[in-house]
Amino acid sequence: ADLAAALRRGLARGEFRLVYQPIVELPLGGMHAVEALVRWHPDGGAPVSPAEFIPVAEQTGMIVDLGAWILDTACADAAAWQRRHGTAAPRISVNVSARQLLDPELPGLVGSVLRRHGLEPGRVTLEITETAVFAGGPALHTVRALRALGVGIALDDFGTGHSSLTLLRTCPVTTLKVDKSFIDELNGSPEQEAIAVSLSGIAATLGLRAVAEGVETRDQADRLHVLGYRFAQGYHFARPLPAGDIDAALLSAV
Ligand code: G
Ligand code: G
Ligand code: MN
Ligand code: NA
Repeated sequence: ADLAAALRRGLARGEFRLVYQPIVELPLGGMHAVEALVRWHPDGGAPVSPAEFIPVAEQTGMIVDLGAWILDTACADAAAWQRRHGTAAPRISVNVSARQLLDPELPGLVGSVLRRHGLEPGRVTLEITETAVFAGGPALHTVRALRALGVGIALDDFGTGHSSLTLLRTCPVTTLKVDKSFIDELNGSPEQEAIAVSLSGIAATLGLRAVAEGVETRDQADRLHVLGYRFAQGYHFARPLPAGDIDAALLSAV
């Protein structure tokens, strides 16, 4: 309950920040998109990990207000990059939690944020988890309304849920983010490689993008390219960075 109150206070006081992790195109590593990741720096305290506060924000429903702030801030930054860098600007990917998908006002909110910042829907992808969406449930209804706006829909941590393949029949997905656990042991494990190839194959067959998550080494990146992956994300390419550092990277790329 203490943490919940501190989160609310933190949002009012501007204690949250977004950092952006590049999603790169293989093999050259150009910045295709960035994923927005929230950080909390409580006044006078040590930073708190989202792994700790996002679940609390979900349980208390506070994620609805925090999520609206995240979406607005990420779209404002994306619009600014586009003004400054034109077509070289990265697309933006924003995490949306299970609780947010149960809010019937989410599609309306997304539409108004896009209009406010003059951002084309095709520049924005919302990342959802498999477990957040059950066939036929209200979250699926929301995802369909979001997709109808023209934004992309990415399945985060793909392959770790209980209904990965079933969901692809009913949910209007545009991107599969292949979970780090399938990427970790690529080198030296034929089984692991077979799974990684199958997952990118499913994406290709269905006309979806596949993004390999949690790439930490050069060997993994090289191997993923050979296995047919076009997009990847991870510490090997870049850590999550403040918006200004993304700007600087775009400037030095041209
Ligand atoms: O960035 P980091 O690896 O510390 O994130 C830990 C967890 O918090 C991940 O599961 C990530 O998806 C989640 N997370 C980070 N930023 C956001 C956000 O902006 N919104 C939501 N809903 N989850 C986030
Ligand atoms: O749940 P989601 O996939 O959105 O979580 C993304 C989280 O993964 C972010 O918090 C980010 O900090 C973390 N992350 C990104 N790249 C790497 C990586 O190469 N290794 C590890 N261990 N974590 C990563
Ligand atoms: Mn994500
Ligand atoms: Na992810």
